[in-house]
Amino acid sequence: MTHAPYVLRDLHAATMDDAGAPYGLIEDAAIAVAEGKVAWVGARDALPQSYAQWAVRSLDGRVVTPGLIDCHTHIVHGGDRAAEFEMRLNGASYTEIARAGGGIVATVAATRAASDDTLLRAALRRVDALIAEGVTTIEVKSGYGLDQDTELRMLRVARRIAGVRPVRVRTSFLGAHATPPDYAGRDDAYIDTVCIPALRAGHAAGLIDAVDGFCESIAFDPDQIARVFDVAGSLGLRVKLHAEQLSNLGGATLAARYGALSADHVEYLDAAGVAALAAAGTVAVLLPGAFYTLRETQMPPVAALRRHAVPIALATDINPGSSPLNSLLLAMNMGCTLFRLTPEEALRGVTVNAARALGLDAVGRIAPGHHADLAIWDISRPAELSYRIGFNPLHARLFGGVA
Ligand code: DI6
Ligand code: FE
Repeated sequence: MTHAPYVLRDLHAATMDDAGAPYGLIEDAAIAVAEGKVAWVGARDALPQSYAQWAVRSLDGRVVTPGLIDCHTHIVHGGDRAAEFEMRLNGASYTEIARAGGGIVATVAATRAASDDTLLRAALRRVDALIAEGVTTIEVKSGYGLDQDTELRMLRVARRIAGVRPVRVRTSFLGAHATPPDYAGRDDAYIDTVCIPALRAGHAAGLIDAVDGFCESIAFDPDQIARVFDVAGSLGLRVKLHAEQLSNLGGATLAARYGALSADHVEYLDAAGVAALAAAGTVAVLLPGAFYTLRETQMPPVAALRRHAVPIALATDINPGSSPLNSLLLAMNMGCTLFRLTPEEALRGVTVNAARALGLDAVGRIAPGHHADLAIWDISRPAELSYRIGFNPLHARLFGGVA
């Protein structure tokens, strides 16, 4: 696709607009693109005369959606955890695996030992797989450094991704992911003398778009997360939180109190937490890859989230331990099959609601003024995107209007 203005026609546009038809679907539509943005979208026979002289490209009746958004990834990390996966399936307990140096600690050691280029090369293979599925925006967390130097290196590597691939990157500081071995038993000291100074340094370097944390019995309690969020607020940074993944410590309610962009996982979210998210306008990000990998049985309260109109997003949670899931299309299928989302909720969850979970308002829909980040699919209806398992129907991907 050239940079000159053009009109796409002979297509069905799933605009994800809230009003009107499911998916905001416009049958037999046209989309005018200029300077990387959507100039107009609507029924082909309503195309304004002012676009009549623009170059035209027919999409032969294909379905066009907004470029997909993966709003929760740990895509930058060193090494892998295939060995512990094998140990587990050969009957080893989590304790035996931890004693053998497995778990987050293993990834922290591998990440600290890896060069920036090694981290970038490994991340790009995972990014390319998402791009091949029509993903145009990804969120990338730190959280496997757990010392200032490595946390900032992870964020720099994340930023470099956007310099070498046609993709938008948003970074989240996740220093409050786990307590590193050198601070074993000293969680508060780690939060106060490593995590928070690293947050300040990362912000000063312009490396952080949002601040995240892991509120869980195996990670940090609400008071420790609150100390990190207080500093985030003082720096003008929005927050998000891994909350209620394995138990209920009231993480979602804490996140809502800070006006969080999102609360993520939320399998153990209770009625009070749902109400708090609804009141704060916080997005519930469901992560079926971790639910599936850990063989979790507690379902996130989807019906309650719907009743309270809490926006629901979906993401891969790509990470080497609990969610080595590198397909957003498969995450959509899992969201429907495991969590009973409708196909429209699943597509909304990786477009407009995922954008909201990242605090972005010019992606996630096909609308005038939005980036022309578009995915063109060889499908006859949007539901096919979450229906098929392990099949990628992408025909073409436009990033800022360019193929
Ligand atoms: N929740 C998780 O499931 C992962 N991190 C988090 O906050 C676990 C990450 C890992 O196992 O490496
Ligand atoms: Fe995560």
